[in-house]
Amino acid sequence: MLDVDGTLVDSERDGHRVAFNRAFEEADLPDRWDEERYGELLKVPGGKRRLKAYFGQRKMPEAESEELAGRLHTRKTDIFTEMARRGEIEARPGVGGLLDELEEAGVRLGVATTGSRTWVDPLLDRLFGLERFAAVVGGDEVPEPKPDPSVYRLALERLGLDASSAPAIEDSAIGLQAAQAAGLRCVVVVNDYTREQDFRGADLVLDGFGDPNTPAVVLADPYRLDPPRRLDVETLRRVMDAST
Ligand code: XBP
Ligand code: MG
Repeated sequence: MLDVDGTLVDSERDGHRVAFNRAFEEADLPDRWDEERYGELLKVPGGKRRLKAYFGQRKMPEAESEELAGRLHTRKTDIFTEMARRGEIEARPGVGGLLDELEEAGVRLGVATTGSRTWVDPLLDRLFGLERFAAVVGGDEVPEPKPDPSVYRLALERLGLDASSAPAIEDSAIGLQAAQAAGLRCVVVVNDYTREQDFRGADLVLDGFGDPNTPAVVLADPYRLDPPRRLDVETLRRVMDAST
């Protein structure tokens, strides 16, 4: 079971952040989110909620921030969808190889993301081929975003799987909490925005998926699996075995 933002793709700093800023600009608003500020704002899951939280910090009345956040988020979604279609959002190094290996091993792939299907589907299609995923669940299909487990529960339901039979791969503490609350084992592959977060309870923490040019560094390995310098199918199997 796979997360999208920050996990399959490094989409936040040079993707969503850029799209939010373009939406501000087009709306003639002076607001711009720099890389550091966006890192802080990522504590709020979901694009529209993130906008609302930001306007809330600036004491904007609720009705006004609801309307403005809704309008900006719709435009940001269109901008980001175009970026995804044009191939401006790339897969994280090593992800393609892992998906190929999982497919060869006959493992069905599920996606559970806070992002909306409007851009998630074209992005997955452009990078990997949408038909490779047996189930895709977006944040627009569940009442609460991660860390609430709904998105994982719905993805399991669509796959017809029990939580004990699938590991999640996540990049953030919010994602880890959601996966664990749904009863899933969870491997975390950090990125620059999430590296310092609290990953206690994760079944394995790596600094990347690992490929021949950039081997993964193991940041936490509670079961002493001593994995190779990449996340592979065998390591995911061993995570499931070790944690049952
Ligand atoms: C990712 C998110 C998403 C994106 C933006 O969380 O919080 O909201 O930032 O997508 P996760 P939307 O990786 O934990 O699923 O604007 O479509 O919400
Ligand atoms: Mg994520």
